[in-house]
Amino acid sequence: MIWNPNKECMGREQMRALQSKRLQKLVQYVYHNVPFYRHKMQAMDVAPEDIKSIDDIVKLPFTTKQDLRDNYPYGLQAAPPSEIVRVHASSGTTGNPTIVGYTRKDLAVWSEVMARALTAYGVTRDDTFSVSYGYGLFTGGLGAHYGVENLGATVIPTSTGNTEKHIRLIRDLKISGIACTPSYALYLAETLDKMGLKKEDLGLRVGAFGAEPWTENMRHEIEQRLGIKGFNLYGLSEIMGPGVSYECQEQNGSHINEDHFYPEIINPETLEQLPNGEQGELVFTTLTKEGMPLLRYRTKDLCTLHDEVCACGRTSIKMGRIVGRSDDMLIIRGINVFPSQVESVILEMQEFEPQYMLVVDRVNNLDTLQVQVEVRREQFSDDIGRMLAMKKRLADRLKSVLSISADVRLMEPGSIERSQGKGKHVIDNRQLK
Ligand code: DLL
Repeated sequence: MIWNPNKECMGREQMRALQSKRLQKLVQYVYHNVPFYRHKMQAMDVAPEDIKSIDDIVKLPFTTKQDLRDNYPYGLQAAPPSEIVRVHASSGTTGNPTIVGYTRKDLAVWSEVMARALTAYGVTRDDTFSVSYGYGLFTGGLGAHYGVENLGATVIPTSTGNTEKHIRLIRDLKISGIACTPSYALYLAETLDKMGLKKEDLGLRVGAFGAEPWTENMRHEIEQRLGIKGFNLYGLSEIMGPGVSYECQEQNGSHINEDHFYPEIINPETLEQLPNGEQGELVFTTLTKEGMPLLRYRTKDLCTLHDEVCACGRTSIKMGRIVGRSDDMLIIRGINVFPSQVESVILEMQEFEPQYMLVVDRVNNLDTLQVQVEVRREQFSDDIGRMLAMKKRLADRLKSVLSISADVRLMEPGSIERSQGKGKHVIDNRQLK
């Protein structure tokens, strides 16, 4: 089944014409409504009239997360505040989060693209679907939620946490589909074992997995242990949230909703566009967004684009799996974490040296984060009460900045290995099998 064959199976030339038209309109819109883009384009000597087709996109400026931070909170918003009906946020590198406002039309587009994804996974109105991405500022929960409702299936907004209760709900409510991170799907499988239940006791048959990198081996394991077919779901808050691209039954690359999000692959060093098939950094232009439209947003995600015809009948371009990042962002339990956020917390507190290490691991399919930090010599003591209080202060502060708990290890001064060149602040022991 295909949710919107008009768009998902559009001829390539027709799609290019649509993208060209939408890009022209978008450039006019941001030029007149977002001073940031007007100034950037003026500095590059580009006028909206210079953009005549989608190929002219290379004349336009890039946008980065740093630009969003510098224009915090609403500087890049194009629609007037009265048109904004919802706001989400994602973590920034340090300090300010990235704020994204949506108009009513943006939300309609979002639930459209999510309905396309779910339909491609084989979800229908007869399914009962549990959304186990976090609800809140994170786009996963509400993004998937409205897609399920738009499709007409029954949504169970389980959100995250309380896994045993969730498993009982899956059994008792005959939940057939689930949206969650792939690592949470593995944790579900493990909890199922612990509860003495079998996959046959549940009627799960389909999963929408994303928000973090995963591999074919993880897919295989999840599919085996839960008795389902698992599909990739990709997206990012700045562009929309989940639903930017999605896998079909071929499970071989994710179709990009390119009538709304125009993809490019660039060389992250030279910023030049690369041909399809070559690996580089993924860049998106939001062709139809009203709230916070973005020109050439650098996702920092590394992957390839493929334009071979897909057996499913969809004609949209596909992206391969995310194979890495061109920055140092970590995704821990689905939450984006930048080492610089930890650094800024440590630097804020008098008790610590600016020497720290993040140790990331996966224990029982759940990501763990340990933060090792050196205590200043004059603060270091064998007064256990004092040290515990110091540890708790740091743990609380980290929790409020990162939105996840870290296991804090206070280290003796001088004990963290110094590096000769660029400071190394992350040890990632997770094996993405
Ligand atoms: O993670 C949106 C989302 C929610 C996508 C639920 C899918 C499902 P952010 O928090 O802004 O948004 O994080 C975006 O997460 O740039 C990628 O690095 C990573 N990411 C998202 N989906 C995938 C995926 C949401 N399927 C960042 N595979 C992106 C690999 C993914 N990485």
